[in-house]
Amino acid sequence: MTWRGQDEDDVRVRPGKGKKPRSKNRPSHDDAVPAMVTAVDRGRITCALVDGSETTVVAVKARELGRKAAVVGDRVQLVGDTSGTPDTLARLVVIDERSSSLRRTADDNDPYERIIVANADQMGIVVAVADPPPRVGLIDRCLVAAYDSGVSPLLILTKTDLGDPTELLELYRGLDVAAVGVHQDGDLSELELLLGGKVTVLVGHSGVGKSTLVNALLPDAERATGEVNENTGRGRHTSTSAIALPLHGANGSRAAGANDGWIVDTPGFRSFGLAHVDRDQIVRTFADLAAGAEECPKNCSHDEEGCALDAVVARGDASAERLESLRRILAALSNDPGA
Ligand SMILES: Nc1nc2c(ncn2[C@@H]2O[C@H](COP(=O)(O)OP(=O)(O)OP(=O)(O)O)[C@@H](O)[C@H]2O)c(=O)[nH]1
Ligand SMILES: [Mg+2]
Ligand SMILES: [Zn+2]
Repeated sequence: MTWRGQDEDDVRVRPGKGKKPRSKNRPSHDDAVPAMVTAVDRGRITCALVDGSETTVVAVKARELGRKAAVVGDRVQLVGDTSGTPDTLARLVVIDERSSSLRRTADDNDPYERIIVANADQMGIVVAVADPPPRVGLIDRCLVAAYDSGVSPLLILTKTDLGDPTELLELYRGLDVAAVGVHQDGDLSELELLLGGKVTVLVGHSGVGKSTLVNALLPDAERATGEVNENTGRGRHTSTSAIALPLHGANGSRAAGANDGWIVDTPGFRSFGLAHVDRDQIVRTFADLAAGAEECPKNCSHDEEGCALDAVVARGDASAERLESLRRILAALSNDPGA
């Protein structure tokens, strides 16, 4: 199995256990309706039908799914009452295999991984140019998580009315990370183009303006926003759970039923633990350097004498800037997660 196809169950699997099907006679669900999970509130799973109607259906997990949890972004199958009429409940009977799962741990020593979102195509790393001040260490950690889970990173610099994003953008040039600067009353068309047709999850510290951005993109979203505390410079953790919202009309198309992608607003976090991340996997995502790493000494930190990556750069197969970026990303794995 490739790393991309893994989900939480693969990680927790115990040898000899859990591989056998739970029931020999699984009920067939020929009548099941496909949907996407847009919010999870304890046992209640809010889904949007993917039949073009986007009817909102609340479901509970069928017992046959055991401990497998549905998360926002999951593609699922529903049976029972899928009318979406208030006070009705459907049954969620299948969670489709995930194309990606974005995870984090509370800190680097925490074995408990939480999945932030499933099946995201893109991670919008939201960073305010000021208020709260940007923290490069956290951006690097988000990039690590994005590369590790196969989700493309997109740097979204907010509050550009309060400062100049140029310096910050300069830092990420070598990584080929798409980046865009926005502010709440500004033009969002460049960002809308980058979001079109994709599932984008917004991540970042509390108070950077994730929900404000969602409201600007989708005036009907009415996401609550909160002031940044003047004394501590921190946000107030206004959003408390992840929610996926359909991006209609991005790129100017408003065809009925057309889905132009999804945006997932998430609660701000204090730190981004990476206990689950495989260093070799990160190196593999740097395609221009990866082949050279095979000539490195065993257990090379890639930042020591004899590291073959320096030779790759000396040969001109990759730029010094790229190697510097990779080294910073790898270093982020051993730095303070709250940095
Ligand atoms: N000046 C300025 N302020 C902004 C901008 N975007 C957001 N803000 C302010 O920043 C504060 C925090 O915004 P939120 O959208 O609640 O931030 P969040 O990232 O959703 O925060 P959590 O939900 O706590 O994670 C609010 O007071 C917003 O009005 C912007 O472009 N410019
Ligand atoms: Mg919010
Ligand atoms: Zn090396």
